Amino acid sequence: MSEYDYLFKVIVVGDGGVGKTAIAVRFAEGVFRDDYKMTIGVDFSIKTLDIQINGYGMRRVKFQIWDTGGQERFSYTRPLYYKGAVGGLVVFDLSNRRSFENLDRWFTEVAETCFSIPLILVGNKADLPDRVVARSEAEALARERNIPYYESSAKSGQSINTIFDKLGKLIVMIQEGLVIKEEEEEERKHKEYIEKYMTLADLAFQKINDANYQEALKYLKEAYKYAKEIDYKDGKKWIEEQTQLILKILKQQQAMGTQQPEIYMYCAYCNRKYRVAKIGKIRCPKCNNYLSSSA
Ligand SMILES: Nc1nc2c(ncn2[C@@H]2O[C@H](COP(=O)(O)OP(=O)(O)OP(=O)(O)O)[C@@H](O)[C@H]2O)c(=O)[nH]1
Ligand SMILES: [Mg+2]
Repeated sequence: MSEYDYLFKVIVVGDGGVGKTAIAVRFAEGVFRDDYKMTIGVDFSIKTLDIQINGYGMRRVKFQIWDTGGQERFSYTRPLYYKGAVGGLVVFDLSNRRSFENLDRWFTEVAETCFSIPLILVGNKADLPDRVVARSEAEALARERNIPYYESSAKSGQSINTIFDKLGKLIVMIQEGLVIKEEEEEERKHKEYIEKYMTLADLAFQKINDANYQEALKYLKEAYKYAKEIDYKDGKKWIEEQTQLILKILKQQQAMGTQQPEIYMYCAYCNRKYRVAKIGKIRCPKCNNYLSSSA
């Protein structure tokens, strides 16, 4: 049996001095060194990690970390080291504004060689008191690029293992097609919830037609849960309209102590009639078209 399930080449990029080597060494050897020894070309670290892939079991991942020199003078040769990488860390120094402002350059440099590999944005040196980049700024950038963001300290060890665990997860999920499976699962859930919504909305409407408003409210509330879960805006709007309408009817009924006159509206598409409180802009629960006041 192999000693690991995967061997992943990952790159660590970012301005000179942000702590790329310190992060790689902390992860691989569990130590931190204060002195700065600029990386010339590339340094290597190796470390194996057992990673739990949510719902899919454990994978033993061997990371081969290509920790590149961030200094400007290596910019011509650096992309040569990116070839074949399946993931990476883009690192800046929380106490160095310029290293944050330069991030776009790093994303571009990586993208030119590696097509769309999973990356993680890392704000390092979180242990220092004089940070000049706010968490919210970095989070906004990560959101824009749709990647995770972590704040780390190679000195204290903060988040170092978590970052590689996350990176490994992302790469495994891509390699095993689990990302696609998750998307399919989303799609399936969407379909299922739309169907549930439709059934409940229809039941609610039947109750409204029967003037059984309390029951109708119950179904509307249930239907709303599904519409909300998948952010089905039209569905939510329809339920809100119907609920308002029912509450109005109930209020009027209470005030008058009598039954409402029977007012109907019609859906020309579904050929159905619905009882309403008053003529207005009301949508059909079946096809979402506006109802008309005459058959
Ligand atoms: N306080 C603190 N210092 C750190 C941290 N990480 C790195 N350093 C220090 O920052 C300096 C630069 O760290 P390196 O890891 O060598 O930086 P690098 O990004 O590899 O730099 P290049 O190889 O030139 O691209 C060193 O003196 C480290 O000790 C950290 O998390 N906290
Ligand atoms: Mg280095």
